[in-house]
Amino acid sequence: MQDPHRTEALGRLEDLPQDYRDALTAQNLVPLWPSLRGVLPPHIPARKTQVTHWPYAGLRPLLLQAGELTPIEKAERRVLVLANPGHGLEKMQASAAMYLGMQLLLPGELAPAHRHTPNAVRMVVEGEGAWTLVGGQKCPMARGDLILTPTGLWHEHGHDGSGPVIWLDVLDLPLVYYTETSYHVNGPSQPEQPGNAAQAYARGGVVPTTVYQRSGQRYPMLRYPWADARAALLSLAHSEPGRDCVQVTYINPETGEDAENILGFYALMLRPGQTLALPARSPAQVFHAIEGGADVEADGHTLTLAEADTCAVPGYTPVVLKNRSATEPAFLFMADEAPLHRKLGVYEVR
Ligand code: GTQ
Repeated sequence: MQDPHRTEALGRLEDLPQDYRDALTAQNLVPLWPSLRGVLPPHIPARKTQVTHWPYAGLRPLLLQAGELTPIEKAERRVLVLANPGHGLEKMQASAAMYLGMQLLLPGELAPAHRHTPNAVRMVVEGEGAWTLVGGQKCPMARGDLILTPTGLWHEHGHDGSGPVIWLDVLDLPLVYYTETSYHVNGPSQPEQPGNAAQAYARGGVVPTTVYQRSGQRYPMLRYPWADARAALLSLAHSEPGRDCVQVTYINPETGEDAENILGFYALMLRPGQTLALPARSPAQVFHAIEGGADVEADGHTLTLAEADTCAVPGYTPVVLKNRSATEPAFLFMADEAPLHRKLGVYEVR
């Protein structure tokens, strides 16, 4: 029997007399019921994020052209933003919480020091000789390296090599901007601290003992070399031949928590010829091919993620990844909104 307290079709705005609507507007009031189903849709959220593919072969020449058109002094950060059309390109969002940009630094250039409230990471795509100085730590940038520039830490990028260097920036800028907490401060170049503190954390299974003395740093490890993450994936695949999801999470080695507060970062290996089905989970995700390529199936789309390509997939969407090579493993970098969803208590696997 029909529940007398419920009807699916709620009253519309047009059902209300115009003078009543005008009286509401004049007092900054809005009736909920015409919009209730919009803000609380049945069973699954409305998502603006669309499956979007940014092939590297298409964006690379345009980024190099930006290097000719715009000197670094006029750009500060020479970045082409990977914008999701579902949000509107001008919003510069890859998803609700994620921003993606491809940044170019030419030999001898300096992207000067600043700090800001959004958290960032860099995934190095191409080139040698560049470095990021973050919190006084000089982090050399090599292909596949993940370098953190978390909230509040001074950072600048320089380049002592000979060819162009390109990296993928992943920031939680859309979320921080939405919460009206996004700002930056420019500053002088920070003094470089001697030594390489991160090296102390870069060996699997052991970390500096913190019982007597912690590093005192919220972010003790800022550079995650690709060689180490890659070796971890290969040994995981080798030691667990039956394991489907050969994936590692970039963590803070002192706490075991996600490397940053809002976005999660992972490296995934597809075995030669492997097809991997990932369940629908609430966070939107980003895939970037570090080595090799994969077919990505999501939301009725199949796209071919070639090496150095990047794509975004909305949340609550199952994803199938297929290694395009039958003989070589494929290695993907992934970013998602899982730490944010867990903190908010809305994280779901369906
Ligand atoms: O390199 O500091 O893509 O501040 C956007 C904002 C990169 C950076 C971006 C930034 C940076």
